[in-house]
Amino acid sequence: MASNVASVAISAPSASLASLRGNPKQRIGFGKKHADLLFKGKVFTRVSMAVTVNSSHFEGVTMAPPDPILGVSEAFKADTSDLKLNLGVGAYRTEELQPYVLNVVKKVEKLMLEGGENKEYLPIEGLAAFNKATADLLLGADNPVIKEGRVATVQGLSGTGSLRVAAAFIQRYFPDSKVLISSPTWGNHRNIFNDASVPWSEYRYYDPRTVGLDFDGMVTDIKAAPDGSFVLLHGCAHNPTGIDPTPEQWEKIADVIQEKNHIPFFDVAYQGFASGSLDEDAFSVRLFVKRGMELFVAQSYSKNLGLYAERIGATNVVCSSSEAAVRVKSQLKRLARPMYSNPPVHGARIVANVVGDPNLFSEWKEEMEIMAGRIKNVRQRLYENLIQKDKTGKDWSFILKQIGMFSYTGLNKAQSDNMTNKWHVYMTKDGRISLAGLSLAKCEYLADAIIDSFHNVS
Ligand code: PLA
Repeated sequence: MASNVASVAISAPSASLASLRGNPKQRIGFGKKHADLLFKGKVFTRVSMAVTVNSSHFEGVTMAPPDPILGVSEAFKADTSDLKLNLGVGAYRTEELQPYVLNVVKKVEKLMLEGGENKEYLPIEGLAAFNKATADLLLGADNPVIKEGRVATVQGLSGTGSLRVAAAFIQRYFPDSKVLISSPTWGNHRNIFNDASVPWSEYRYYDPRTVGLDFDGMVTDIKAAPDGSFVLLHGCAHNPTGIDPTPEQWEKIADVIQEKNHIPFFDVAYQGFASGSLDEDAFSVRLFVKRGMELFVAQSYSKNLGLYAERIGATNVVCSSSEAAVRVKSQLKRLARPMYSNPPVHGARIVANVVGDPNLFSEWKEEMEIMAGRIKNVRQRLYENLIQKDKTGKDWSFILKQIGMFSYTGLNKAQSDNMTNKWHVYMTKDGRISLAGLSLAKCEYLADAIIDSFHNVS
């Protein structure tokens, strides 16, 4: 704790000085004793004192609220019930509800350890082999923009860090532009743009009446935004709704964005994890690239390769010329250097080695399909349990239409609170559940909790 020290010189009877020591607000430090004075039979001690006032420099720092997503995991840990279920954060669990390290990751880590790789700093832009692999995975290795050197790729601190660097770039080079984000979106998007001082506004996305996409609202809002705005799009498996545009709708979204000279900014946090196929999940990004648009993409390997804590991802900027890409990359590096200097190496080597070896690469794809398949199975089972148990005839089919690791249940805050307080089901307050944290065995229990919360809590 910091202290304010005031030096004072006082004269007081020795006896009364002792009583000052007990004052909880003021700790009195006794300085040098200067002299003893004798006055009317009493001994007076002249001292100079350092008075330490017990106040903090941080009095003005208010308590931050718990994070709406990661805070759920903290609350889950504190619950002692055997029934508890963590469907908050999007983290893949096995059928036994245990964290999962992919076999292909374990294999490659063993090889890396045997190879005795060093711990030298990476360059600011990251590991070259990773940057190549990540752009190839995103766009397809034979994509003309790669061949023509039109993609500026910089390794980032997973999806979040990559979004943050791109946001800093927007703030620096497009200070008058705003970013359009979907309503709703992943909660951290707002924080990222706020902290980077990038203004944002929302475009309509979710229609609560249909529990589907408000396509007309989306297009209208994108059209209404000032020309040259950035439009943040979820490449696949929209978080939190699990609702993606159809290929035809993507075409129309691209039409409007091109018409308005907007700049698409894709957040690709679930490539391969939504459908089980890396190529299928990159459809939207590749469509926009094929139309010759310049765009941003933030990538993450947290989910598809299970590298959550390794913090591995990338910022990619597709430019209209190789010369622009070189300049953009130089500025991305310039932004990264004072933020975190250079990125961590371990996850980058894992990705580069897995993608660089045909056998390991196919093994990864198989495991990704298994993970995506397990999520699809619990989605199906949850739906079946809901329609079997809910006698009201409510249509729960929206659960099957959603894609990716989440289901947006339509439960409101009070109903979500009931899920947690009564049923020990931990989820975000917007009604999102992570199906990646659910097992087949727990689907029936979850269906009971959802039916009770939906029908008995308003
Ligand atoms: N973008 C979207 C759309 C995300 O959902 C997430 C993670 C990220 C980026 C960033 O992930 P990364 O930094 O680990 O790569 N969303 C999680 C976790 C899975 C979180 O909130 O941090 C979620 O539960 O929504």
